[in-house]
Amino acid sequence: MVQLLNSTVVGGVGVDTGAGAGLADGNDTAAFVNDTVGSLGLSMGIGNDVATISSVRAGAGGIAVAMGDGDDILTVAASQAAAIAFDGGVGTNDRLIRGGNTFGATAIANWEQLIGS
Ligand SMILES: [Ca+2]
Ligand SMILES: [Ca+2]
Repeated sequence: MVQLLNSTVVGGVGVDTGAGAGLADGNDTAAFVNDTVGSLGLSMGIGNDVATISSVRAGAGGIAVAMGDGDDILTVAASQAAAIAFDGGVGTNDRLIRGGNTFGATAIANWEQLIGS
């Protein structure tokens, strides 16, 4: 479980819950709520992972999420970024739920279910 709540980070925030960080692959949960960051990069690795990004304001570096292998759920709400990339990765039931966001350049790939916009 990774959480970053009510935080301001001038630089970039990078989180890797997968093998890239030397961790065992598993079903991971990450939540970023009410944060202001220069950029946010999140990689969830293998497993059925769940990530939530809510009320996050990202600077010029934008937000990049790679959910990796497994059937994952990413929820993004009420957030702002100049650019975003949301990748569901491998899986047969990756779900992206969105609402109330303001994004510039948008890259959405590898989701079986898209809910909201
Ligand atoms: Ca994982
Ligand atoms: Ca996946």
